[in-house]
Amino acid sequence: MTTTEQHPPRAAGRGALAGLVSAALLLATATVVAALVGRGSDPFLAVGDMVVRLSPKALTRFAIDTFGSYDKLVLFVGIGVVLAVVAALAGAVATRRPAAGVVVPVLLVLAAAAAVLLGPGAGVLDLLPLLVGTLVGATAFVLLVGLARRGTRTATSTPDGSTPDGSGRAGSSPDGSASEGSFVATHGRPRASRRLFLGAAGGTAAAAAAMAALGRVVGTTADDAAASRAGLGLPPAGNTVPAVPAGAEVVEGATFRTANADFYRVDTALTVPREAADTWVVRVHGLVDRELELTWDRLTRTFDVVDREITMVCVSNPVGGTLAGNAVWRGVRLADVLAEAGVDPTADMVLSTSVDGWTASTPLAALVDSDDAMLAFGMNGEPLPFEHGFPVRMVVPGLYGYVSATKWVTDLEVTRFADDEAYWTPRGYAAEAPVKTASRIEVPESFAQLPAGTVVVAGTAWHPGLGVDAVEVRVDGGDWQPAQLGEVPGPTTWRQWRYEWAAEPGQHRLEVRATDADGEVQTEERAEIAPDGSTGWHSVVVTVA
Ligand SMILES: Nc1nc2c(c(=O)[nH]1)N[C@H]1C(S)=C(S)[C@@H](COP(=O)(O)O)O[C@H]1N2
Ligand SMILES: [Mo]
Repeated sequence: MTTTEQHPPRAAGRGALAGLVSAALLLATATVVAALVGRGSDPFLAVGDMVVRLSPKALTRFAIDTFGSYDKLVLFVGIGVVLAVVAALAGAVATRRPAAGVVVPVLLVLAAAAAVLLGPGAGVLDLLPLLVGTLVGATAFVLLVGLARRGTRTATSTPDGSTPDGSGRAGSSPDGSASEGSFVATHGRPRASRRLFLGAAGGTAAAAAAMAALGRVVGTTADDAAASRAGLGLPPAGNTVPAVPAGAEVVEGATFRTANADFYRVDTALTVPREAADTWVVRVHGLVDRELELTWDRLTRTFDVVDREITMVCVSNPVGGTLAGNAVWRGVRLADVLAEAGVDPTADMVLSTSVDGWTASTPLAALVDSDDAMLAFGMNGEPLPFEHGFPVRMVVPGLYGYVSATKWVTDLEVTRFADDEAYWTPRGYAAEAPVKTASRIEVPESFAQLPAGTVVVAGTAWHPGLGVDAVEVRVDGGDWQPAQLGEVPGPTTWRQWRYEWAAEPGQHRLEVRATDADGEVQTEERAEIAPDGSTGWHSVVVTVA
């Protein structure tokens, strides 16, 4: 029998490992149960959702501006890092003071429970994943911390009175607190106890990995939505949107229609809702004569199905930015749906809600007076991709997405701006937000080095309510020169433009501005994105040699 000096840091290190693998097991177990109970009950996702909802608007803005479409990934990695640090610290502390070690984890579990319960449409059953996960994770934690403490303490102080090598000495300290600070010598078999601890920790890690894998399998098998989307025939449209006009594409390398896979994505959903079309219902209610419950069949068979080519723009698009896309949408007119419901004359807004509880406020007039505003279910000839709102979303030309383009829409409430507000309204955005005229230079890129001679300057402009009637370019603050305009199928899309510039050596600044179909010239005045969209002329600086 040897007596070895062991130092607290070693116990703390084992405790930290115990905390990490137990937390992993907790989360993985919860994911498996959540795959069975329902996606909204995954505590990790629920906490993520809560963080998004509680974040000050400046932080959300910063996240979208800085990380773009990676904002959600960054959020999850961030939460993961925080959890890992807390779990490791909890484990390390617990090797000395078990009661103190579990304080923060217990608080976190309670916070997660609150986050789950406060999620959209949550019920008590949704606590099951967290509950089961916590039981499993806590059991692993208690056992592992026990083992971690053993290898570094005097034998008589082991919590359960036995030694890892099974020689069964009597313990004096059931909760370990009496022997705090007595990290002096271990009992006889430090190697064996270390091996036992590492084996147990490794086993726990393996169990967590197995659970995570199981969660994936269960999640995919339970994915009726993918089967639903794959098996869904799109009903034919009563009209045909003309092919992209031959003269529409005048910018090298830019397609007039955006492929679904390239279409920008902006939403607050941490996991993309995946629901089957055959169980989908859109409820129409509020200030109406008749409430409607629109199932997939009712939606696609009661109303005229139409195709519309519409450019959608995000309010978060900075001057010169790329948060805009153009697609052929298939669906039914919202005007028809609202006529069927019969709208009260005192109403002035439709509050649309998604399956995950996000809302948009759309002026009623933009829907009932429009031949283009739609409840869409097709995008460029396919059912909507899950990321873009499967099975049903709204699309309204001329209004920014956050006030009109509700994805995964389940509820349309006819109401008044005075009575209701949507998700972004209390977060510093305008309740009503028509798309502002914008134009951008796509070629040449900023800071390009170009040879002297003819240089093609080209890009895209939009006012997807009225359409664009003119685009002008100027060089170094000189006179505005008209650009050549690409053709458009109608007023609801963006428009490409191009200008041939006789470039002379030196550094030059190119600017662009557009004019809408009402003759209104795009303003030079710079405006921030909040509250209702950026303005200002886009410019690039190039060097001609
Ligand atoms: N359910 C839901 N729908 C939503 C959003 C959202 O956060 N949740 N974001 C809106 C915003 S801000 C925009 S710009 C458009 C973007 O649609 P896309 O992701 O299909 O391009 O969706 C709108 N619909
Ligand atoms: Mo947006």
